[in-house]
Amino acid sequence: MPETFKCGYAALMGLPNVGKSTLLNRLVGGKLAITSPKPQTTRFRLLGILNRPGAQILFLDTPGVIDPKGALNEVLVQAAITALNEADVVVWLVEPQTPDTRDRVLLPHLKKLERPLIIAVNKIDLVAKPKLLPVMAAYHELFPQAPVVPVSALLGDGLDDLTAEIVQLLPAAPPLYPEDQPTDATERFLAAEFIRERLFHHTGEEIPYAVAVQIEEFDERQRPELVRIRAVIYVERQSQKGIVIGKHGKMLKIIGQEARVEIENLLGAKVFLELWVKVWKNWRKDPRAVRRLGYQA
Ligand SMILES: Nc1nc2c(ncn2[C@@H]2O[C@H](COP(=O)(O)OP(=O)(O)O)[C@@H](O)[C@H]2O)c(=O)[nH]1
Ligand SMILES: [Mg+2]
Repeated sequence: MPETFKCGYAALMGLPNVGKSTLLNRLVGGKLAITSPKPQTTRFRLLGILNRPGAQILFLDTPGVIDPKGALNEVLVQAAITALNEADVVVWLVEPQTPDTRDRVLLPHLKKLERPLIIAVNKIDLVAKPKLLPVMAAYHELFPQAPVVPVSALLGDGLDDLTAEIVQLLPAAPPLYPEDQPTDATERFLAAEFIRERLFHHTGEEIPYAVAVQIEEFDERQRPELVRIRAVIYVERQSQKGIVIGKHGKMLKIIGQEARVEIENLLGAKVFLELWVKVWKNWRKDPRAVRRLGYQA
């Protein structure tokens, strides 16, 4: 290993829905993080590993930082702040618009940051260039030391510039992970997340936020022919259970079919997926339930 090899953590921070998870997937070139047009999809800190000649970047996807309300949101925001403090470089991802009041939760943390900061203005595919320049100037004014990089996570624009900026700021260190490893998350964890993503896409109102997915069985004895997975979808109320199951079980069937295809791609094996829906009354308000369902700061 050359002595100049660089390796370190780059935390992706920002408001819900700015495209942090989309960016992580783009950068690692595969699906790890779940995404959706609905805010606060991400609940776990997720590591995505990108190898470059002479460098390994360990990207941390984080939940969006907003005013926390309820036990779950408090844990989510805390998880994001923890990632912020663990990172070697912080990438603040923003919409192509000037800072607004919603940034007041994250901004003080960024201001007192003792790590290098990069500001990535995402979704530039949505704005014309004359509109983008004043936006970039506003962020530059806010953090004069930080490079401001325009990107489109969706189209992959500007990502080489972004990774080059990050690599420059990483500490000299040998790689922490083998080159063929895209994440440190387990298949079991990712399977639960892929199910949760399908729930986010197919349900509305409060339901995406009221669900948690737990894998009860992950049976690999017949692998690579077959992996048997049994998962429980927790909801907070009986009425939500009915909606998730759907008329004659139709909704649950669609969610199961779509999630199974994604999990099969991930595992490179056929999957038998069994889904159950259970009520855990108001679990999001109960710190013990939040912890039991795997959410930790
Ligand atoms: N047009 C456009 N949409 C994007 C871009 N990046 C993300 N999105 C969309 O923004 C929404 C939220 O993305 P997601 O990655 O879940 O955001 P997160 O909450 O910050 O993780 C999704 O519908 C994405 O497809 C981008 O560069 N351009
Ligand atoms: Mg996300």
